[in-house]
Amino acid sequence: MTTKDQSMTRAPKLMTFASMFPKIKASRWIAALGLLATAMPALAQCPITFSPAASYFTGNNPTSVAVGYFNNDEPLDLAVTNADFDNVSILRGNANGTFQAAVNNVAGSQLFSLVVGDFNADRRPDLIGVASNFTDVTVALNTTPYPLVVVRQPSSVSICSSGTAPFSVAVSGTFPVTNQWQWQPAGPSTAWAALSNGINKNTLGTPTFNVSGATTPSMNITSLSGLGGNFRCIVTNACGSVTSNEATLTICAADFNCNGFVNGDDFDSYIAAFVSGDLSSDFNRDGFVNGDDFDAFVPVFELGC
Ligand SMILES: [Ca+2]
Ligand SMILES: [Ca+2]
Ligand SMILES: [Ca+2]
Ligand SMILES: [Ca+2]
Repeated sequence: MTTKDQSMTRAPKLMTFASMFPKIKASRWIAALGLLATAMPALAQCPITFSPAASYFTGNNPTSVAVGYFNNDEPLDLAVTNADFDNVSILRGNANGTFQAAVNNVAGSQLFSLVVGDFNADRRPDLIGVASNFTDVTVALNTTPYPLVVVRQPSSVSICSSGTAPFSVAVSGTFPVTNQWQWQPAGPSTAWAALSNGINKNTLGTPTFNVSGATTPSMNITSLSGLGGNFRCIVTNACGSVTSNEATLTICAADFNCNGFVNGDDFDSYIAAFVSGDLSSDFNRDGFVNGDDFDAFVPVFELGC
């Protein structure tokens, strides 16, 4: 091998501050670095403290602990192997660093360690437990349902007196779910009442709404009293219930011909019905048509919607 070949295979030379400035003695480099360290402010030395320890019972001989979002909500939860009980305790985390009482959830013989991971790619953390007999592992897939979230709120609606108003709600989360629409009768009471399919009466026994879909995501409602109201839906799954926002039904009685707006045609239509004695002109809803209905209609028409 020639001298040239040897130089090509030689290891690259390590560059240091001393090699870059060979005329400066090592002792002066050390002194310079010392000055640099002196110039940097020292970090405060905070004391290491913990709150008083809290204990949670899991079972005899807990052998390992793992953390994960086991119930799909934000606080971290604990999984603890109970070697003597041949199971895993799950302790749901609270938002303040405490944990709920242990629930024994996963069976496994003589488990002594745990691994957490989403092994079936469904975004829920699963568990693998290792048994102390060194012959097998226990795989437990997380089947915890997802809590419900309202992703589409019901919208307020304005309809004419004979119109039908649709209300709907949509949720995300684990199905199956149940739906229950509620209404808030007008008046001093603010209590919410469940709606049922068919005719719903107010607290005085007066037929108020005709409803279909009272226990489905979409409800249709017709006013029988000429009055509107407030509505909301309670949706429930295995995790619990969510309540939608309130939506308001407004009745536009001045839109007598029910075409979506108010103009002179509505007045003409009312007069025609009134003159013919049609019960649709029974504006005060007392069961018959007379001058009182006309007197009731005129200010409502003038007010518009
Ligand atoms: Ca949790
Ligand atoms: Ca999973
Ligand atoms: Ca109209
Ligand atoms: Ca009347």
